[in-house]
Amino acid sequence: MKFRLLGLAAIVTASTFAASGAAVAAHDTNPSAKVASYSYGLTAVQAASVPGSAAEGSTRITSLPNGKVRVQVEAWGLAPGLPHAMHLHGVDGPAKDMACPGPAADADGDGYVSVSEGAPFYGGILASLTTSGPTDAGHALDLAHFATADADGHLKYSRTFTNESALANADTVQVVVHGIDVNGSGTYDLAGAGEAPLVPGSGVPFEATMPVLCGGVAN
Ligand SMILES: [Cu+2]
Repeated sequence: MKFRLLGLAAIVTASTFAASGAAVAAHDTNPSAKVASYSYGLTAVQAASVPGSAAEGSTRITSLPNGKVRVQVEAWGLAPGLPHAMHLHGVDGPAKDMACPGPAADADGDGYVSVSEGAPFYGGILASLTTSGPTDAGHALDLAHFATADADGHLKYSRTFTNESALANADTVQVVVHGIDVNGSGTYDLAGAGEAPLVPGSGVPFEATMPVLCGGVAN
């Protein structure tokens, strides 16, 4: 496993160098540009007893030779008709193998794994997987710019974007999909599970921030 990870890191490093060289030369003259691609299954974060938490999916992260990153996500079983915040989570810097939280991550015992309870496993937000506009962490809950699940709870996302942190850490990130309609009201509301514990006083429903799916190099 360790050797495999080192190999992936080497591929990403080579790809990053190729991209830098192309930028300096103003055009890509490398006839064998490297592409590093990683695909993972997405598995449920919450306990099965949490209503609406039984989702599944897959993701693919590709570092492109032009210095961009493509992220593809497909998921089933999500809260239908609602936007789902999605991020690349990890630790920016030297490659660190993080992980996905499971039901046992519910440290305060309130029955839900919150964003902050998941953070020790999947790290902070390196990129917001928005459908358009900025991809920085500042847009982590910009629900108007996240993909919406269809009436059957199916979501398909693909975007190619420029994000240095995402590119540099493409081999170690976790993809996390958020948003569970706990009370089945058809919207994210405070009646479902109260306010998001991460941002007290904000009025942001906990439902909108709950991690529902996670997948990445560590699992
Ligand atoms: Cu997230």
